[in-house]
Amino acid sequence: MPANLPPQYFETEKRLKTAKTPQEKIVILEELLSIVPKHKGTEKLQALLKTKISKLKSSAQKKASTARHSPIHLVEKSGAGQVVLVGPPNSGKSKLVKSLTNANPEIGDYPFTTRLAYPAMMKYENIQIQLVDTPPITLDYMETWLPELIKGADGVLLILDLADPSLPDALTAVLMKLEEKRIKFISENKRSPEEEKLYHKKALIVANKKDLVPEENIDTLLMELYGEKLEIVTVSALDQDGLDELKKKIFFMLDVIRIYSKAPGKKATFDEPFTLKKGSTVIDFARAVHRDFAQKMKYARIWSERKYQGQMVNRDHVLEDEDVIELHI
Ligand SMILES: Nc1nc2c(ncn2[C@@H]2O[C@H](COP(=O)(O)OP(=O)(O)OP(=O)(O)O)[C@@H](O)[C@H]2O)c(=O)[nH]1
Ligand SMILES: [Mg+2]
Repeated sequence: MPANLPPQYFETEKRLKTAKTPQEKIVILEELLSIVPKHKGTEKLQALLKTKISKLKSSAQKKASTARHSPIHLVEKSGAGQVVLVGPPNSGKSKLVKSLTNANPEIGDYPFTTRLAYPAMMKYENIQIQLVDTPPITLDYMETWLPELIKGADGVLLILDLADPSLPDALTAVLMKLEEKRIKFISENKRSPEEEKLYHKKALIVANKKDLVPEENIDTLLMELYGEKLEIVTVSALDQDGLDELKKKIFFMLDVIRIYSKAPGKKATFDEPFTLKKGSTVIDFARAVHRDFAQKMKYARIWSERKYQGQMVNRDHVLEDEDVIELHI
């Protein structure tokens, strides 16, 4: 019995040759299957198409499931900035992520609990900041993908355990391993010319487990730590102590400003700010709102807590955190 395939079948079949991914092929094969007239003469062809589809689907699934077990190299950025938590084993990185977000990373009282990058969102006032928990770093051990993740991040938290007797060595090990990969932590965006080959990453030291050490010992401990080079925040992830201060410092480390958009004749909305790099201007804001606005914008009006009550400003006006902007196009 002849198959009597319609011309549409052959048109679609041609597209199969140019399909690049298994997913594209599956879509085209399923389209072909729906075009094939359903009668005795096409039974073989239908079976052939179905086999091809199921083979492609099962190999795609196999790839996806092995991908889940391999290390996640890069974490897609989300929110106002990406902050990576690094540190020696057992210092409380995962506990801190759990205390600062709604996420539930694995926490263990033994080293090397965390094996993969684990992103979670932290709410700070009216914005979200992405935190990424990572496996520990020691003299003998660092995941190969971790330096790449750090290089791409907007900031780093170096989590240390105040109660660890070998704390200075643990800290030195982390800094050495990262310097081998040309990463150097700094407190501000400064770089000297002779260090140009290094990746300078803004970082904060988070001295954790303050609940375990007597208050009077903390100062001397902190002096031993790197104090003159990086800012230190003392916290207890367990008791949720010092976390508000830490959140504020994380926000300032990102160097972003929040800008509220206001439509003419309407009230501003304060729950969903645009976040822009510090130093951004009115025209940068217009571009962030809509890519056409940068060209169409005639002028803007500005409101702020202390300085402005609706004054007209031009496109080069530098914005500050929590300014309200009304764009006129
Ligand atoms: N007392 C006290 N214990 C803490 C604190 N933060 C974390 N811990 C404990 O320290 C242990 C290690 O915590 P984790 O969060 O798993 O440490 P980690 O740095 O993620 O460890 P790795 O994933 O192995 O690198 C757990 O038993 C936590 O409960 C804290 O502030 N105080
Ligand atoms: Mg962990």
